[in-house]
Amino acid sequence: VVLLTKADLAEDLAAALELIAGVAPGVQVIAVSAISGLGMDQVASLAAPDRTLAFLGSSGVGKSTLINRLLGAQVQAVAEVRAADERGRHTTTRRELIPLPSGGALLDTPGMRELGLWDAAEGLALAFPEVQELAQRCRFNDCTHESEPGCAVAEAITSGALDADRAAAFRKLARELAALAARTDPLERERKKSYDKSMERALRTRLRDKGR
Ligand SMILES: Nc1nc2c(ncn2[C@@H]2O[C@H](COP(=O)(O)OP(=O)(O)OP(=O)(O)O)[C@@H](O)[C@H]2O)c(=O)[nH]1
Ligand SMILES: [Mg+2]
Ligand SMILES: [Zn+2]
Repeated sequence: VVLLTKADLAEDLAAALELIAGVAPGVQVIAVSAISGLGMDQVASLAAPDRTLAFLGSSGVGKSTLINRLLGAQVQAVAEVRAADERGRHTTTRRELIPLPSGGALLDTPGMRELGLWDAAEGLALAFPEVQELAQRCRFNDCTHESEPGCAVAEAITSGALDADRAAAFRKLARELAALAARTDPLERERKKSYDKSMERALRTRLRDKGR
């Protein structure tokens, strides 16, 4: 779920919602304001006895304020963003699990500086169903849609059937996932090692043949 916080400050809320919906189709987007109360019911309705709602986002976006409002009490410390650059002050410094009186729990987290991917292959397919659909028609079933011939994704971009920004976002995430897999998956690491070795061998053979 994407929460657009501080909706009371938005000059054009409808445009902001439309922008997010465009880049995250199929994802629930809720505009909230801890000040006016807009969207608070919707956020509250996400809570359930068997659920933990984790709030993730940059420092100063209003995670702790939102949690206080959901609890109806000043449980979490909050602080003004810096006047100079409107950045947060990293007020929350550790993760904190807060039980809800109605059951379930809220997880407040420190503002993050950077967001990485983890085990998101399934999520990638869910977030980009149109790319997934096209990919089934690529010539190679392990097509990375970067520069392979017979790539249905590349063709769809050329014909205008697929939004180029969406395709670029997909590729970026896919590359990040592949790099992560190479770093963490022992099988993938082994595969890369043996690939590197065979390339080395091929290169050596070629150099030797040239020398003759
Ligand atoms: N206008 C407006 N300001 C808000 C809203 N929610 C939070 N703020 C303000 O934003 C500032 C930062 O809020 P915090 O709740 O401390 O932000 P945070 O995301 O918890 O920040 P970190 O703990 O540093 O990660 C405070 O001055 C809040 O009063 C809102 O809905 N509208
Ligand atoms: Mg906080
Ligand atoms: Zn392809």
